Amino acid sequence: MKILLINPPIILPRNLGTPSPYIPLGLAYLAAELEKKDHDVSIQDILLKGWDKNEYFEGDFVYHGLSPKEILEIVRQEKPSVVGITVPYTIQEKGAFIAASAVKEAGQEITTILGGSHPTIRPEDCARHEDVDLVVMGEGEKTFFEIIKQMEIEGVHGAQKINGVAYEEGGKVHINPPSPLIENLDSIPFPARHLLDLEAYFEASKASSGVHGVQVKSLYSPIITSRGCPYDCIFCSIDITMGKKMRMRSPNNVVDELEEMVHRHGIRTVLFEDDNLTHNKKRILEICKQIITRGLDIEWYNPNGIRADKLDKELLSAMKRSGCKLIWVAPESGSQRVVTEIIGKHLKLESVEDTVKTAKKVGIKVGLFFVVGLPGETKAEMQKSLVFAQRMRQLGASCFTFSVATPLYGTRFYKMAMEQKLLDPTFDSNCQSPYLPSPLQKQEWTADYVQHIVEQGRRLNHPQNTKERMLCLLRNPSVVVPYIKKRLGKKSQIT
Ligand code: B12
Ligand code: SF4
Repeated sequence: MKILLINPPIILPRNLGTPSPYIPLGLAYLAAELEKKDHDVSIQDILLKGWDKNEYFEGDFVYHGLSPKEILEIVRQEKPSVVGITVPYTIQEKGAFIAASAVKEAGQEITTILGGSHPTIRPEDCARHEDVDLVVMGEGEKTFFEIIKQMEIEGVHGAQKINGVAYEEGGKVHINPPSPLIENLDSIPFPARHLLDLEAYFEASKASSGVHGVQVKSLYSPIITSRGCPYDCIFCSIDITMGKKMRMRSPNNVVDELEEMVHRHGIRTVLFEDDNLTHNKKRILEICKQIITRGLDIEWYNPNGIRADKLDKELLSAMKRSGCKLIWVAPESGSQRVVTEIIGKHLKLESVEDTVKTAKKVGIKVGLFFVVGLPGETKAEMQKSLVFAQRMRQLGASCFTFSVATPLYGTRFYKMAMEQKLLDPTFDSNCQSPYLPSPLQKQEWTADYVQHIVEQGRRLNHPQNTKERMLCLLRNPSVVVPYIKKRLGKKSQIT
């Protein structure tokens, strides 16, 4: 059976700018499992192929990716029986529906299946769309393969019986019991990277603002070494897709994949995108050791953040020796009360300070994530985040991401906001982005105030623009003139 997997377009509010294309690792995992069972499978990244196209407008929204007509053409050429569409982000839902409709236009008989974090959290919303036949909830490797197997026997009706599937029939959405999580992650094949155009991702990263804040200098790819997270932060929903128990791949299995990435695909930059990469110190130490002993010449980053209390000098040194260039750490706030009582993250801010100092000594750069505009957070606490970030910069932190707290579907934050009627009535799937104004009401602050803090925070990425730097320059007239000349010669940067 011919199966086509699609990363759909994304439709973003005009003021969000052009998105950085990302490598859809989830699809590569599905493809690998299907190939193992001898299915004919391909991946089409509609977002990547038209990532810089933004001429197709819809009201205040901009469409990024190939147009519906181009999707239709691709489907006609590929002639699949089944099309699987990934929806990792709620904000990509609309794009996924457009892709599903284009598929159906190419052939009503083609089965369309949606999967990923968003369909897992909102199966009903996805199953109700007229051009979506099935929705897969949770991990897809086993469920998708079961679907294909059943379809070969009984068609779509057979597939409707499988656990982890949702579908609409006669106006009613049926949500089957969840399928069990994959216990042994070493048992699944490595993602089918040979089906991805790695050169094209690299080219797009050079032309855009990099990949997840990293300006990569060589072919790159993400890797995931574990799934699941035992914590319960107010703004996170990952437990619904990947579970609360951490399932970890063995160091051998991880470094075998890294070896394949380097030797087979020529990848030199690796993005570890785990939720909790360093949760088990012994495991990550062993991974670092094997990267070194197997002579893998890579540089690596963790754009998704690691916990500061899971890092120490021994580990950071090993990470550095194995090629780690920059770590992202997530204090989330400069107020311990916000971190502990509002976010529910059991993290001491002192551990962030220790990490910044130790990483500097060891020679790894540090980026910090902050979230502003949580329910019950005060203006003074937001200011504390700025002060804390400023202090971390003085200690050596070099990049800062300030996001607007957003009640994503499936999170405790969303539940609370709904129960307490805190949300702006216009808040919907199109608003599920931390780069949009805060949708929260009944707070001691306004959305504009949050935006102001976020902008101040983002300015820390450009220390040359800060008041402190300007005062320093004015106190040293001998450097002012060359400085101004240099600035005038430089193109302005977008934060
Ligand atoms: C890595 C990552 C990133 C990376 C890169 C993104 C990428 N996709 O490569 C970076 C750092 C850039 C990033 C950014 C953001 N992220 Co992010 N990210 C992740 C993370 C940690 C891993 C994604 C991943 O590769 N997983 C591994 C693969 C194997 O899993 P998977 O993609 O889910 O696929 C499996 C199943 O879902 C399923 N499946 C997937 N697709 C399909 C399709 C079919 C047909 C089928 C059958 C099954 C299926 O099968 C796959 C294999 O088991 C997830 C959390 C997580 N642990 O999954 C959050 C997550 C996807 N991110 C999230 C968010 C919110 C963001 C940001 C908005 C956050 C921010 N503050 O900036 C940004 C926005 C980015 C954007 N495009 O606009 C949310 C999305 C929630 C939502 N409802 O929208 C998640 C779920 C985390 C959370 N907070 O709950 N992210
Ligand atoms: S934000 Fe990170 S630490 Fe918190 S629950 Fe989600 S994945 Fe776990």
